[in-house]
Amino acid sequence: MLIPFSEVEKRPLVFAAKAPLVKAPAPAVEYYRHGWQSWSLAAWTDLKPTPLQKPAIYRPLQIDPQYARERRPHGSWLGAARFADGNVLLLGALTLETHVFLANGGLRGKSETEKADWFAAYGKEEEVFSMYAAQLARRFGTVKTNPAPRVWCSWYSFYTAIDEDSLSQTFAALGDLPFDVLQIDDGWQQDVGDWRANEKFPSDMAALAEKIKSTGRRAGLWLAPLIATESSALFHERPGWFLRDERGYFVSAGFNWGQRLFALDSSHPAVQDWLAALMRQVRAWGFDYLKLDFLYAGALPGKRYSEQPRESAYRETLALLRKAMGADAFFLTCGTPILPALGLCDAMRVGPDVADVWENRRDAVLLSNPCTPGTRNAIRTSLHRYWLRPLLRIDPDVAYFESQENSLTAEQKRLLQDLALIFNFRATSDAPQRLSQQEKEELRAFLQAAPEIAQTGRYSFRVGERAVDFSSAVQAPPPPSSWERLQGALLGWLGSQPLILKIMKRMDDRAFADRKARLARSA
Ligand code: 9PG
Repeated sequence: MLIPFSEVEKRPLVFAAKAPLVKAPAPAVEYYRHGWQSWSLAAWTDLKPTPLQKPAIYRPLQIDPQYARERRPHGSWLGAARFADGNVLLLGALTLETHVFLANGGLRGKSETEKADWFAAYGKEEEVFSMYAAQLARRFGTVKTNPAPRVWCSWYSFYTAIDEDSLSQTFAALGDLPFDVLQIDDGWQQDVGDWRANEKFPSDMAALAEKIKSTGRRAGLWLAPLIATESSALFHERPGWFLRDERGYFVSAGFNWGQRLFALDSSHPAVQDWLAALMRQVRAWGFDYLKLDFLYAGALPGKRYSEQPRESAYRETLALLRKAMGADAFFLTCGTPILPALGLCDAMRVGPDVADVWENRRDAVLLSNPCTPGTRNAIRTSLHRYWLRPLLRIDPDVAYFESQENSLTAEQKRLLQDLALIFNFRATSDAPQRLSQQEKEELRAFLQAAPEIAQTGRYSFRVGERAVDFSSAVQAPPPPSSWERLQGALLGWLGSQPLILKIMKRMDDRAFADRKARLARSA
């Protein structure tokens, strides 16, 4: 279906089509790519062919694997082109399993299923995006956007090296800092798939939740309920519950924790019962803030028990998880495909992980990978999803206050803190034992702040009395030279070898343990 520019020039259009082409008024100068899930890149970029993101083994976990080899500018559900005069043409889907490309002199929409519903508009950037958000709100529903609870999360200071004692010490050291939730992240479970406390938590999970609640705060827990590692008992005992392709092979959900990951087929009735029981179990332990992660696994391409389209199946799974955990739980989605989760969760991570470094050159330049942990990646993608803010609470990940064990400059840390204020989602992982008195006071002030926020440009804001400019974070890394491309090809290949990744995992684990030992000594 061809839509001449004159049809959208004056007023926005809502229509149904399988593969619409909305003609552009002029050649585009910039394209807005919208990545599939929390960690996938969202950014305005130039129109050069997209370099293939490496290592290939990570693609199912970082981007929509269906479009991993697509070189044209493209993105999930929506796309937008900016022209020399500054105006923007946006084509955005109002139904799932849809994709937009810059092609054939316009924006080309594509639906994986039958006809899809679309929204197209032309005009000022803020206006077309906010009209699209309003359409999405009508289709998928909205949730409250009142301030999110203030969260301390264990991930970015302990990583998987958490245990009962070190967490207890940390909780005590947090004192009266005004956090509403203390959230235990990855590292408490037997295995990914086996959601029982491991030997580092001898008093079990209910005791841990009780310990948190006794400080007057809500207890939060991380789980990745839709994946399992190859080593998990779940994968061994229930191979029939896992998603397979047309040829009967297990669908890859990527690689992490030194292992291959597999996706549960959550359209299977037995899996659904298991998921609901898991949510009830976690609530029974006493946790009522749930960070459910690696959720993309619920929407990977594959042959499902129900034969439903993949994103619709995932949306039903989220509804089931939400129902089982109860309406009074706070539900944060992470690693989640964006559109299918709207209306079903209280908050959504909208960018990749922050890190105590600004940018990893290996990942950014050599591997053309903007999804790996790094503060610049996190700011870039989160900021490009700011337009989602009327729909639900958006989580740009944690801010840092510590200077020990952290190589971010004061300005870079400040940008992350300001990002949190703009998004109205305040969280940190800093170990209070490592904070100086002054850093502690800065953290306290941050948790209590309620500055007025005004957007003054695409990447600039007024935060209270201060002008904040995020431009340094949003530019794309420089394209690789031919020598760097060669290095990247080699690294990409090495980085897809399970054995090498297992060795790297060992090294990471050792670094996490050392870090924890230093913390114990400094306390
Ligand atoms: C726990 C972490 C934290 C974090 C989540 C998620 O390989 N990857 O690209 C990759 C991306 C993110 C990620 C892990 C791996 O982190 O975002 O907050 O909960 O899991 O394991």
